[in-house]
Amino acid sequence: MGRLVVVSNRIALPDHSKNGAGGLAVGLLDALQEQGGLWFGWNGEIREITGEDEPLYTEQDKNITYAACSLTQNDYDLYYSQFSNTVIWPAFHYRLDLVEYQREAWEGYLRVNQMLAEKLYPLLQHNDVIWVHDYHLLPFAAALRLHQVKQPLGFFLHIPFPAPEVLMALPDYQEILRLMTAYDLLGFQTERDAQAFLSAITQETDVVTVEKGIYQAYGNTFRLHDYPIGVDPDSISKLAQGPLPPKMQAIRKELGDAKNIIACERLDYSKGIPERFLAYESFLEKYPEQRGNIRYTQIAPTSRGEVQAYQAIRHQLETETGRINGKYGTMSWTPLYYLNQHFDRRLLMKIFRLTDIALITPLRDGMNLVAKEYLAAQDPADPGVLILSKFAGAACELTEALLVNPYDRDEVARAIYQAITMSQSERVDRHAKMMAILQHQTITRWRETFLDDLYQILE
Ligand code: GDG
Repeated sequence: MGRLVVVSNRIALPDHSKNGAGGLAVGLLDALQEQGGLWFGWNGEIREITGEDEPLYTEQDKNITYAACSLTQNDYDLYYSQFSNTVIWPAFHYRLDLVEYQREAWEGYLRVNQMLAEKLYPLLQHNDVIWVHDYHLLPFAAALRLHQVKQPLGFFLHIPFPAPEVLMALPDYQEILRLMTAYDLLGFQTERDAQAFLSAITQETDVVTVEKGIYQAYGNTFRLHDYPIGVDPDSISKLAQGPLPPKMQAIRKELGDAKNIIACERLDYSKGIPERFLAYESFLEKYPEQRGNIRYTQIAPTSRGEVQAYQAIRHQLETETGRINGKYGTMSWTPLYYLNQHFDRRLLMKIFRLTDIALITPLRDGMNLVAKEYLAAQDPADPGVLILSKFAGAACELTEALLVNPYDRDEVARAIYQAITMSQSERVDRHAKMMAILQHQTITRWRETFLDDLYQILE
């Protein structure tokens, strides 16, 4: 078997502690480690001088080579901030109202994909297989094919693929679809996403079904499949059960006897945090006898802080927290804690274990790993309850969660009430059924099934 080459927008340079890294980075590193390989991408740095061709930064760590490049300010603005995060991200999460389309950004996006392909091309070996990740790199395969690259090229989309009507709002959607078919294998989080892609392409051009899951369009042959991403439940459980550091003892005391709701995600409008605050308010209104007995902690570290829509949501949450606490709080009770901070992963998993309810209500989400991590962190004999948006990819698998429509405040409020009054036996039963799914569809199985399919293309 040849080398594995992983390409992602951001590259995680060797982290010798490994403890701080999230599940996805560890999962990909394990694959690279096993097979030997190359990880290529942007190092997160912005270079001052434009027009100069900077050499790649490379680093060897055991049998993994890391190759990273920086971006110029202009490339960063057009390719990353604008087209990736102000066009594709909102559109693919059904937020067309937040799309700020500019042709210049589309051109920059294509140009940076070509520039990255030019930098990777000389590093490739003839028997490599290449696995490209996420929405920043939709045209990357097509850019590599310009260099006559014949190696198998796989792509995994971590975010949802929208319904055709939504996709068609993007002026370049036909070109996006065509460019994506240059991959040999297109992987999506759920069958719903894979179907949305197929139906969009079928509306645009003649698609020939070679056999189930293999298609031809625009002169390209490609495979299409869903590969729901998972977690490593055993390592999460270990982190969650580990000895409590002194800081944690204090947190445990602070959580007190109240029923504790936890939510944690990057501060992103797709995660439905303001809608969730209002649903929590609706709960406090509908069930006034519960006031004083419940506490909701929202952890939301800042992300993409330079994009305007992210600054707006941050202000909105600060205002809403003040308003809700001002309206319902008492001298001895604060109903809502909003922490705009990044938490250490080990600490986070322990907090998950100590809390009674996870309230995870994205408006749209490719998968949502936090939902899976919360379940894996629980004590199976006395687990917490997961309330989950039906619009998260995870809802396709985690049907024993309390599934809600995140736009329906009353429904979310009722689910919170159902969660705090749920019997222990029902909690144990629901948790066990969902854990069986998590134990089966792990992060290891996710990458192995994807790579098995990708390597098959070589045969
Ligand atoms: C994209 C897709 C898809 C969050 N806050 C902290 C922290 N986190 C960690 C979580 C989890 C990860 O970040 C977030 O993963 P999600 O899946 O929930 O969401 P996205 O970041 O939007 O990821 C998503 C995913 O890709 C994988 O394919 O599931 O749908 O949008 O691991 O625990 N980690 C630490 N401190 C924090 O404060 N340490």
